[in-house]
Amino acid sequence: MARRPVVGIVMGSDSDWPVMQESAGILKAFGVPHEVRVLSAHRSPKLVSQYATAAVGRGLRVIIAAAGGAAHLGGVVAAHTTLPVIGVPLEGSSLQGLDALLATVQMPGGIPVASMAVGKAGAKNAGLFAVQLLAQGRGPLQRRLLAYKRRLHVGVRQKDQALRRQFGL
Ligand code: RP5
Repeated sequence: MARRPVVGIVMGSDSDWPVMQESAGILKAFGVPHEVRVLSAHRSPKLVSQYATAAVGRGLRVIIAAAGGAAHLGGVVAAHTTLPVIGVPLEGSSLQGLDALLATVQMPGGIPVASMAVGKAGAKNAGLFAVQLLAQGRGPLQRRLLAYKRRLHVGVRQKDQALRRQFGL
């Protein structure tokens, strides 16, 4: 039987999925059960409010909310839940995501949204941040995070050595 999702990835449109696959990929790699939904703060506001209001009762522990343009999804989700909400601003308008970044990050006091970087890096980090929120203390997730960081370290060392070898630096 599939394990109950503990992270919800919501995005304003199916056109956001190519970027938001980065969040899902991280959660999959860490073995974190998650679900993915298309919900729009502007086009389907009632669905957003219903989803966010029911989230705690359904067993979710973190929500990742991604949107482009006038990106109010993270804020509206956060308005309806006590769960931590991670916002991912996306490119996709003529302002290349600056609009989404400002809309996501400039939340009024009382309704926090943890805003990530614009685009794929932000989507990837949203997945990692969700894992970090779930991995408090010791346990398998904490060990996987340490191993992930070790791989980053090894990767940089290898690139450093390869570059210096190639160019005799
Ligand atoms: C936002 O508008 C979505 O999150 C998406 O980034 C953008 C464009 O949506 P579509 O017109 O592609 O559905 O709400």
